[in-house]
Amino acid sequence: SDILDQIAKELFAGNAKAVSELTQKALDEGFSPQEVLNGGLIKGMNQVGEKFKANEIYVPEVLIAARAMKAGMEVLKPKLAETGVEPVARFVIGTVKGDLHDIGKNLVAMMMEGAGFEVIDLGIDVPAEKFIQAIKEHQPQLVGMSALLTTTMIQIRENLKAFQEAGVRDQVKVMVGGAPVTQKFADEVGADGYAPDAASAVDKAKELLG
Ligand code: B1M
Repeated sequence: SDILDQIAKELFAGNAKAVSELTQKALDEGFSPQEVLNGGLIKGMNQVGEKFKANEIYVPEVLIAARAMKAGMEVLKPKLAETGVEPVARFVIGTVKGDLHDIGKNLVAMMMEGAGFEVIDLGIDVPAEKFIQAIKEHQPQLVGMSALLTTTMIQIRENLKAFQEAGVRDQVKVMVGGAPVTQKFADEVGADGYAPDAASAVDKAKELLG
């Protein structure tokens, strides 16, 4: 559609204000939050990723686009989270140590919130000790780890070891994800589940806890 294409285009150009306004407009026109997310925001971010990979744009442009993505997500957040039911379960999530990517992690957090989970978001660059502390403090049923770099995904393995050593591994189910993470990797490191995207993360979470 025109408006979703426009959202993608403005996101690519890094116009946070336009993205925010168009996101609201698309919702007002009757597009579902899911449609706006996939057909507008994520589509624009994928174009950013392609150009970044091809060295046609650089980190500053990507950061500006990421800020525009956040502006759009702020508008969507209440819609995605609009269920108002009792929390299904508690979910601790974070991006692993050394990794500063948070857009995908935030999306997973939002979708989980939307599905009725109570979400405790530890942010980015989260060391094992911080995950462990959060498990002890919040007693979540589920822990999620996000990694976007091939150099940081190995942290997932380290974290699982640390959970074991701290004696908290058996208290929680662990779900992992992020662009370089695969089902195969999740199996190898002994995570309980893997999800390729934010919507499947919700399904996987329910499956793991079901
Ligand atoms: Co970075 N970066 N980046 N970057 N960046 C990638 C990931 C990269 C693939 C780009 C490329 O070269 N093609 C590449 C990684 C290469 C690799 O390791 N294989 C890369 C690189 C190299 C880097 C730097 C090293 C660049 C540099 O400085 N030279 C640097 C590292 C910084 C660091 O982390 N220490 C860096 C920096 C950055 C920015 C800061 C500029 C910015 C991040 C801003 C931010 O997050 N606030 C950035 C961005 C935006 C990207 C790309 C363009 C987009 C990532 C994104 O947000 N995608 C990315 C290229 C790309 O992916 N196309 C790239 C949209 C998001 C919705 O998708 O995060 O995959 P994603 O999340 C999905 C799923 O993966 C899944 O659900 C989400 C929604 O569907 N998912 C989960 C994610 N977490 C999950 C957890 C789950 C379940 C599912 O369970 C818990």
